[in-house]
Amino acid sequence: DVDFQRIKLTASRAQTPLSIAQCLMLGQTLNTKSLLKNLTFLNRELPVRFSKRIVELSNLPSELRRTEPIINLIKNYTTSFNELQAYSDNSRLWFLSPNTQIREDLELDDNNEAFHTAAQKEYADLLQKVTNRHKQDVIYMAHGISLFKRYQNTRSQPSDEIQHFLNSFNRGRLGIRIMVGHHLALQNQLFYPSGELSSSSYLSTPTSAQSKRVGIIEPQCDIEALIQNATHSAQFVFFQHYSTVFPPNVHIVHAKELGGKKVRFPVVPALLHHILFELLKNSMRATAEFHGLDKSSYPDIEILLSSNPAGDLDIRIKDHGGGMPPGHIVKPFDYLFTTASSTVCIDFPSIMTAVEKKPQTSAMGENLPLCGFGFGLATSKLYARLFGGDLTLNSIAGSGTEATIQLRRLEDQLEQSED
Ligand code: W6P
Repeated sequence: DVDFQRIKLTASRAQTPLSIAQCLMLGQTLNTKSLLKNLTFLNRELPVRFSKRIVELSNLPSELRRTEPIINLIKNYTTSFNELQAYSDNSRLWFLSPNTQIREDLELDDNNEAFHTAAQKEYADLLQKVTNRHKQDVIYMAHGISLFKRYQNTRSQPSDEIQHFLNSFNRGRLGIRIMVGHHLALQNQLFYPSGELSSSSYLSTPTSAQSKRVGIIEPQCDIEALIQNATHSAQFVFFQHYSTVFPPNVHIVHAKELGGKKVRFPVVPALLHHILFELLKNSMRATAEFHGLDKSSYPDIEILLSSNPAGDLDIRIKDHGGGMPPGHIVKPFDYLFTTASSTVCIDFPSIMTAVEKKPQTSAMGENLPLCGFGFGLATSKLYARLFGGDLTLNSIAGSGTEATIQLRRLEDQLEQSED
């Protein structure tokens, strides 16, 4: 139909990759005009990105596409696309020239500043509404895939095609979340510079010092503090799950080249926190199960921070949890890796109980149960790779597992749109 033609046409336009360095520059001169520049960028970019997600969903095999959760996803993405497109159409009349540049004659004097501020507030409200609408995406997706698997009557992993779709869809969705979250956080900082709203703001992570944060980016994030924070979250979940067992401790070591100084690195704390939390949870669980739940203490999980001459940062997380058998080493990054009967079970509960449980909101603003989709490691790898980094696992069966998170230096943190 006509609507879908418009979506397909919009989806054929190229998307513009995000650069962390650019996101940071935007925040350095934060004012109504720079925010308007970002609004203009999003106003053109978001319809493109939403339409691409709709096309991806529409290309799924029909047995999956026709499941109720996927139908809901398509409906929600279409609603969001239409709303964003409508704002975009209107905004041309307000402050944009026909080619969506900020009008040359636009001067933010006292007369029209209030007007533009109102238009910006309206856009922020729209972005917030869209954000809320898509909080359940991951749950819908997991539910749809599980119905599809049941329909196929197979215990096997989803096909390569589905894995590829999930990577592409989730990567695209994450890119949207980052740019929308950054804009809302910047807008928040502009209107509430003292930060009274920042603790509840979108994509905020429970880190201590919010001092120099630019939108959702921490230009000089205290990596060790973030690790401590993720450690406490993982230990909390561990303790909740096993109730009588004390979780393993985490010991952080700095490589020589870091010179004993505090490690500060530009990151999106919410993303890195999610990755660390996921890995630590797995390591703690593996350690306790390997050594026995009756033990009063466990070998530490060791974290090594190191850097290379180019300025990239490596975070290695090594556990003594017995490792994974070689046959399993490629699977952890598959979606729905968790199998309830498996002895090498990466996450805690099974997917269906996870869907039925009341979800808890994560730092990424998603209504996720604490774990259990079997999406955790796949999602973590995606997060690590989004800005050019990576996440790899090395396991020695009978001994332990080492996870390596590689983070690229600031200049190389560019959004990756392919595997
Ligand atoms: C394990 C399995 C695993 C997955 C991810 C991270 C750490 C670990 N340790 O035994």
